[in-house]
Amino acid sequence: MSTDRRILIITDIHGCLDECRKLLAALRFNEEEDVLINLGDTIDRGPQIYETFEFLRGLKERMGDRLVLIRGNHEQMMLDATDKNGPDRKSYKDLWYMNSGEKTVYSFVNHKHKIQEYREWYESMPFYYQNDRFICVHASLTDEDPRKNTAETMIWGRDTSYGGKLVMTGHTPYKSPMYFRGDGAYAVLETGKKYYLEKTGMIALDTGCVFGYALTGMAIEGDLFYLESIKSNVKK
Ligand SMILES: [Mn+2]
Repeated sequence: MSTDRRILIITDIHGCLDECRKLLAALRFNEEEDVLINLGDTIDRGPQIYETFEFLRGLKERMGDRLVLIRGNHEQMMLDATDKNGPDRKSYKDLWYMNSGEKTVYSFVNHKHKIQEYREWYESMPFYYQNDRFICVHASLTDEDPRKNTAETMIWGRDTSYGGKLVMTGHTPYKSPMYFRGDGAYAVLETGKKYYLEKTGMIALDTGCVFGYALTGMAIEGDLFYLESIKSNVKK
């Protein structure tokens, strides 16, 4: 993957496809040139879960390796709950349904599909992505070597004391996108402003679209990045 490409990062779509399309337009997404990384939680809670799946699946077919779809805790809950050979399926299903899994089931059924048909597609989502400058993960890291983190940390973690190689995360909604340096210091990141990419710490991009706030994404161009936010259509 050549590093002169623009890299766009989005997260926690949760079926909010309208906002996702608007965000990609605001970030001037070019599917023929850019790299797009989604930090997970595409399903559950929101209004257009099946449509989001179709949209991302289409993009994946056209973009190949330039689209990176990272696994979130919601994809993991779905995979555990629908794994015919998995252990303790009843409690996994309870956990998923407690976290809005039913909404995903019905969204697929309403389009005459079952999410089980696409388990492999979701199963192929990795827990992390990294290049020479940064790491991407759904929730958090404790060690800057992604392989030394548990799956639990990567998809459920909420710790902001990580100070290793720069990581982009979603999962925990904040009122604004945030930068956490790892030593307790943090900064609120403003949209539309250009920032230099730090070498360490954590950038948190989830701004709670599905809870009625906003969908935020990041565009990295060389050593600089900027953010755009789209107001949510979901009622609080
Ligand atoms: Mn999550």
